[in-house]
Amino acid sequence: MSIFSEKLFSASSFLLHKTVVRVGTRLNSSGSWWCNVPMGPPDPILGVTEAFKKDQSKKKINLGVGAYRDNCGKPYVLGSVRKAEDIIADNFLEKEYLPISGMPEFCDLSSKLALGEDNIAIQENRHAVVQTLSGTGALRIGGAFLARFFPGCKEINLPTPTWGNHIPVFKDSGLSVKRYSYYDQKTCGLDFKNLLLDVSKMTPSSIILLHACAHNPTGVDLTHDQWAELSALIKQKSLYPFFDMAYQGFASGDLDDDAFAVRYFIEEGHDVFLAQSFAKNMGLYGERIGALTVVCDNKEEKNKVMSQLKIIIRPMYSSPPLNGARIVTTILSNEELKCQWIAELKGMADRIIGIRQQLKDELAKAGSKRNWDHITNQIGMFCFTGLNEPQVEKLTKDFSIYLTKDGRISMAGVTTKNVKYLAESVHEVTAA
Ligand code: PLA
Repeated sequence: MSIFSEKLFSASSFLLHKTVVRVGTRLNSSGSWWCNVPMGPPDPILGVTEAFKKDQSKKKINLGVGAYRDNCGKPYVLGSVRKAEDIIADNFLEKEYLPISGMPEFCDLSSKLALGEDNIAIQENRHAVVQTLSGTGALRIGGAFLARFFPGCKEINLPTPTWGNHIPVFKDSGLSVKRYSYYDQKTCGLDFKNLLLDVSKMTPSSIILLHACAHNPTGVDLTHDQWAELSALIKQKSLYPFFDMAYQGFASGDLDDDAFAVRYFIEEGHDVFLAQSFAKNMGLYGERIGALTVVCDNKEEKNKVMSQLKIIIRPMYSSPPLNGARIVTTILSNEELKCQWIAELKGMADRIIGIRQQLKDELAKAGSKRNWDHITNQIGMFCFTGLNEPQVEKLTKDFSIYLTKDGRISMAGVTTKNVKYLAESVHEVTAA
């Protein structure tokens, strides 16, 4: 055999060999292994970013996912976070596993941030805290714990509307999902009357999910008096409150004001669940850092709850990642950095509050005769514009403005540079 034919032979036997292996490993009796997997739809929120990235228009704006942007439309890394990272680079050298429940200092500092240092449950040391994969992880671990141990009806009541991912998170956790009224489309505000009515009809001893502040997607929150009325009704019905606090500090710019509802409920004697996230208020989106706090009746109960949370976490992902916990811990344990962070957080909240007013003003300048008061009445990351699905589609197709189908826009994506274009485009699609 010439060298040439030898090469040809070995190449073809290689191909032959490859083919045999592919057939042997790829096919079962009915075809390929995965031929029956149905194509799933894109995620209603994160899918918007995927579509945005493909758009070539220079004017395109992404108002889908709630991720803060500076006034140039750029992702923003907080100065306090950068400084914490420098400190970490200088000080922390090892990369050992964290405990199953996460970094103890982080857990301690985050529950104090949410509940307040002088919180009765913290003082009595009856709160179980675990570090989680951001807010979503806290909801998911919380859901799994409730599905295993909640002594009442394993039914969770979610507001209508709510953050889209709440529904699959709790269904996947093994809870059944029910809904309660929250938003009045006519007033673009809270439908408190029907909210109370629905709560009064809930299965006794079931679970109610509450957005602690900056309700997503509506940006409509309860007043202090309304929280008090709701707390009394929840007690009367023996419902179990699960707070989702993904935006502490982002609604008002004040960490304590935004934590009012959670703290009030604990003072009133509710043993709450709390999911916390540092994605938005520290801009640590991709670090996936959050916490789940379970307020218990006493220390013994806390230890038992803690043991079971660890039993849920260990087979799921063993233990949480280090970096985000180190950043948060460094900031919250250093007075100077903490002050800087609080100022930066207020800066983000204020930019959003300011740009709401500008959007409303620009809509009026563009000639819109509609009432846009809800843009400035709503708070937090989002504005629930009231745009319907065809209007949203037109905004995307004709103007390259990307938002979720329900008409929610992330105010964090609006800047002084794009607000006029946004207002004119919104006016165009709503004028008819
Ligand atoms: N809870 C609520 C109410 C949220 O809005 C979000 C994030 C989370 C929990 C979870 O956040 P985390 O896991 O990143 O901490 N909602 C975003 C992002 C900002 C998303 O959909 O994932 C949103 O655009 O609605």
